[in-house]
Amino acid sequence: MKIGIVCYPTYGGSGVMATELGKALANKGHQVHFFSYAIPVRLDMVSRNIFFHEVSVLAYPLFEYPPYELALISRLVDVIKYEKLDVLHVHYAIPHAFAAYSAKKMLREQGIRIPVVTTLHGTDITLVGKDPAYEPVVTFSMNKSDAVTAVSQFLKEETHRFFKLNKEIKMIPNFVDFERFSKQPKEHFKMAIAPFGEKIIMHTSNFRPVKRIDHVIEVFRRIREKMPSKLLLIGDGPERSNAEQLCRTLDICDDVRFLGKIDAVEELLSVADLFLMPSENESFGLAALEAMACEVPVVSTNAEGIPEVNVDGITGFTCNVGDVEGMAEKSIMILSDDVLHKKMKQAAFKKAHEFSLDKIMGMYEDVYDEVIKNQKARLSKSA
Ligand code: GMT
Repeated sequence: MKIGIVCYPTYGGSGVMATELGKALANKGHQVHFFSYAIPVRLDMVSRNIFFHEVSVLAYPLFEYPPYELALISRLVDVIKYEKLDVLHVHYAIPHAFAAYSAKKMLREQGIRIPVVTTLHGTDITLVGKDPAYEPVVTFSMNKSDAVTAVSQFLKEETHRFFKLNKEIKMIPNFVDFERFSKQPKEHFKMAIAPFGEKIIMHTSNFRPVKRIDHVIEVFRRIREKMPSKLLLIGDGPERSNAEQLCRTLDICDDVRFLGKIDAVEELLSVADLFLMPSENESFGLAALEAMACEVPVVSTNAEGIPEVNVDGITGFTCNVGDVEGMAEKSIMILSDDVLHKKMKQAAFKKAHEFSLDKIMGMYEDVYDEVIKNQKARLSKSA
């Protein structure tokens, strides 16, 4: 099958997940065409089945906001037509679902048909999509998509609750590739980061306000008061400077490392003792799942879809958003009890297997088959 994938290239869950899906589909023999304004962060392999089409946006003094969607639509129309793609899968509704619809309409005028699958990831619904500035277009685009999927049960229900849809959303959870994410023997890393056997606490994100990096640091400060420990912060984003400032104010800089946008997250996760995710909004929590695959228990909030991944009392603990004391208390509980820690590591690993790539990729292939079949049926009916 020839599949087009539209995604954001940045260090964030929707781009990561779209790219990992595309790579897996290509490994299975499908031809995959990625569309984005830069090479997606995880597109780190060469394959005869993978193609990348950069969407370049022309700057012009008149444009305070260069029209990225128009450039994307033009690229889609061009490539879909000449590469004869079978299906177009867009990740993150804004603006990708509307761009896909527009490309589909333009192609139809030329006698070319392509079904569109839209995958909702989180803030495209929960924060941005609900805003009156975007809601009408988001609703319209979802209704015009041939299939809509959501990455968690929470997100599916929230979308149905808020938007007037003409179709049932299919829930296809995010996944983890165990070939990449598994505990690796990286003892030398542990020695370098925590030479005196300090506990290693980790957090990965795009450092947006919803991730509550301040709470990561506040929780860590409380852990550090009770036991020698180090905090590794991976990723970057708008809250980075505030986070650095907070570490200075709390005088904990010696034990906090800002490592930036590291690609080989799995290598660091392999030496971590605990993963923190104090997010305010999180439709799924892919970073927590990747930690769990590397046998790292998680202390998180119970926001939105997180409890579908991190099960309270089993794979770690969940607390209310903002409950820094509670998250610190639970973290200390895990880190100071070897038996509990081992039990939670094993449970986290086991739970992560519910989301293995092999299981989930087939669900997307089924959706592609279905929309292609439905399109053929509609065509033969109208012939
Ligand atoms: O919605 C976002 O903030 C962006 C998006 C991303 O690209 O990072 O994150 C969402 O999609 C991820 C992959 O499906 C989920 O794991 C994240 O939970 C979700 N983020 C939020 O809902 C805040």
